[in-house]
Amino acid sequence: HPTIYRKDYRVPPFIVESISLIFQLQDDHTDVFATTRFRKNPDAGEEGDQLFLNGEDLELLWIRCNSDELAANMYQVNEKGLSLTAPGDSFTLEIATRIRPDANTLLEGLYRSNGNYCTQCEAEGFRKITYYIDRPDILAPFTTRIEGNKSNCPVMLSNGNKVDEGELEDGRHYAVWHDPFPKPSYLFALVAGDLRYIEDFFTTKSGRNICLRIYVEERNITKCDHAMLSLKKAMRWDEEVYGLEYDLDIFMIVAVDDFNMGAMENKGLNVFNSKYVLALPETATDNDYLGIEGVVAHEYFHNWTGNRVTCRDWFQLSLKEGLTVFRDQEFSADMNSRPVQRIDDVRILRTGQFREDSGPMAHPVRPDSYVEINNFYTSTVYNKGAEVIRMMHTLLGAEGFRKGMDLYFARHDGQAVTCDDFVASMADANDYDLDQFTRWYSQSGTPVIEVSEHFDSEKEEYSLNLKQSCPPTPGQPEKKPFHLPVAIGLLDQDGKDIRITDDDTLVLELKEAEETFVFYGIEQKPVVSFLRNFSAPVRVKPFQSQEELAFLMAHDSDLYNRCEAAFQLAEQVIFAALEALQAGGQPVLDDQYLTAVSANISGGQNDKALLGQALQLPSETYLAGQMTVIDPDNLHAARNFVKRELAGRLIDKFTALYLENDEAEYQLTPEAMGKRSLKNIALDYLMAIDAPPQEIIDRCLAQYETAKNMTDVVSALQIIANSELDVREEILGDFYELWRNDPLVMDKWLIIQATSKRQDTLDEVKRLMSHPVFSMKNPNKVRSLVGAFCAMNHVRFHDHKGLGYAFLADRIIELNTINPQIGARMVSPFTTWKKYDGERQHMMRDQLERIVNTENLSGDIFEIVKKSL
Ligand code: BAL
Ligand code: ZN
Repeated sequence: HPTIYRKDYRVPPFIVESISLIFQLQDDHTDVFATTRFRKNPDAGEEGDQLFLNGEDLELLWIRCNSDELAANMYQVNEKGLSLTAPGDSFTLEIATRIRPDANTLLEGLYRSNGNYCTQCEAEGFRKITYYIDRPDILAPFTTRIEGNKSNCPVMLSNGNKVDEGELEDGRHYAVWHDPFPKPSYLFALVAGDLRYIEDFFTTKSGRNICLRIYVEERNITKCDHAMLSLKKAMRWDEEVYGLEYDLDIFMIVAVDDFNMGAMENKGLNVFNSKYVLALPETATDNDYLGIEGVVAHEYFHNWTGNRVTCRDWFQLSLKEGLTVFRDQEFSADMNSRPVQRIDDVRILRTGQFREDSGPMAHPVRPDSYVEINNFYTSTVYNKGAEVIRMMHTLLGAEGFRKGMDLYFARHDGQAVTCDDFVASMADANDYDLDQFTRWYSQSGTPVIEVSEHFDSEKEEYSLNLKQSCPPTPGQPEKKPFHLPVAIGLLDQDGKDIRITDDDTLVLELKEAEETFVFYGIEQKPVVSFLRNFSAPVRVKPFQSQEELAFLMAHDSDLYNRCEAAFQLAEQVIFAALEALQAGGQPVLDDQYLTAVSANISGGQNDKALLGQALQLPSETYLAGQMTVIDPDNLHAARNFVKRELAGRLIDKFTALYLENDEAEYQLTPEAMGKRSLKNIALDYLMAIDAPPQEIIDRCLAQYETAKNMTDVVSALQIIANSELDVREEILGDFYELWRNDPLVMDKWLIIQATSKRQDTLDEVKRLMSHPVFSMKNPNKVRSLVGAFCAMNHVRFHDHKGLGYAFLADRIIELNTINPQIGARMVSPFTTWKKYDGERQHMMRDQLERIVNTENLSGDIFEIVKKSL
């Protein structure tokens, strides 16, 4: 499994002028005829005349060059591709290959999902369709003709606009699509099958009428309205915020059940995991609705940030992903509650990306090397990449950022470029020095900021001393200082912002390893609201007292930081309980904490979703990431203790919260979603009480039975599944009977059981492996059962007997032959093995070794396991 290095990038020796494809879809195979016009690349210098075309798992039928069939001795084929000597500076190859979509369980290239054909070509799936220069800096216009049976493929789609269609013999027909925008092969898509669509229209700001269609299987046709609405909102938002208009005449989304990723931004023909399209109030939770809105927008936004301007090579993946995640986060913030959106985004970053940064897979936002590019669709590239974009936005301001975006498109529309090109556009448009800032792209690891404060009452001076450092990461023992925007506010004793600038918030630019910032005319010692809105992706060493955190929680004008203070306080309290338990003592709940939480509940917070967030305790997985030696059992007990104590001592408040926020009518507004979330958090606390009063149990059971929306139903079901209630089995069975034909609802059913904290969960998970709704071939099912248990059920996965470890290793080995890309994702819970006690380390290492010694181990799994060992 060779390593590929960024430094080895060379411009391609040949480029493609155009490609024309014919797909003949047959029952048990598909024949692909590709006619490609090649030309020597004038930018490549004297690179020789050898042409290499990527191609994997293909049956080559024949090959012609400038219309003449090539004899077998005129080209070489191996398992990676085909090479030949170019006959001149410009020539045409016609290549016929046979592929077997039915047997394709990798879900890369052309495959079938519930009988329908679909493709996934990013990053390197196109080479599983035909021989081609399968790299993102080869851009070409595509013409695609599809031929199939009218009976099982009434619908046949590809990128661009449909330019022809007609009848063929034997009940077959054809459709021809042409995409005039030159694109890399990873954006190619084909869909064919028995699908229905809903249709709508969008008039762009320049008055063009765009046809919008969402294609689904017939049984799902009533579940597409929210996705369509989200698409129209996203199209309008991109025009308003960035002046970006859609460019083709039609935009299509197709939902499929079997999909490795969330969705894919193929030009004009987005293919989606059905999880991010289908929703009805009775089948989808509020989080599902928000997820659909965000992902539909994300894929749509890629039309400019990714498709019109794409990546030169895969090391630049964050060029399109970091930027597009930032854009979708901002879109969702504008559509919903901005502080809640920020809290969610930061939670994802701190749970997933910080964990990645502290482990063996740590890599820069722009990696320097990889074995398997699929392993680099990571939280670092996506979420930290988005934070890097956000920091530029913070430093340059919204207007300056827009100027940079305009220059980026003016310079690079139609090109394949690098992260440096993006930063250069931002810098040049604003005449702003971002040289040091580019270290965010090259240095891995999470910087740490140490804060010390000094107040001189006589001089009326307040100073903040900031030190930054960054722990070593693989291949990077030493780091240079980052250019860090640190947003702060200073609160006076009444909790009001002291005006330290034109605004209440000031952005300090920390560039050195240590700097002191002094504020004059400060009469009393202020309370600092540090790193407002999480202005940089760093860890801040805790430096504030419980009193100060409680004060910020009650007063901070930065709503993000109010919640942040609540999290920090909760974290301190849980760790105090953990220490007591580890010392063999009885933890006690700090009264000050109780008072702060109680005050928070009664504080008249208008944003219910935000209050809900502030009340949620940090997850065990997140807390584990903060520990030097992780102790799963005591951590679980400590967190439970805090939850149980809070619930027991604030029972009246939680009961009132539940009742106040229990709305009879279902609405899908941000306010209504906020109320539902708060109500369900209150219920979760109430049911955490030791032997909850019957009245509370009855309320929970009644909610399960009578609720008409999935948010309320699964909230109750999750609590029930976690409990020892007699009715548990019956209710889980009832839910199954009701929803057994809805795969997405069955995913929830699996997750709820896999994340139950009951002792017997692993046995239950093993039983569910042979349940008819489960399949190792469906990524959503694997994620819902295996992924949920191993990555989200910290205490049970890390059970001291090590049975969870053996279970996961077995699944990874199984996935190695079915779908290694998903198999590699599953390795994640093992990667932090060095942070556990000796015995657990030993057991996890044994399993990693068992995996690495598996015969024919895929590059995907090999890379992560090898780097972990
Ligand atoms: N490009 C892969 C899926 C996504 O990030 O949109
Ligand atoms: Zn993306």
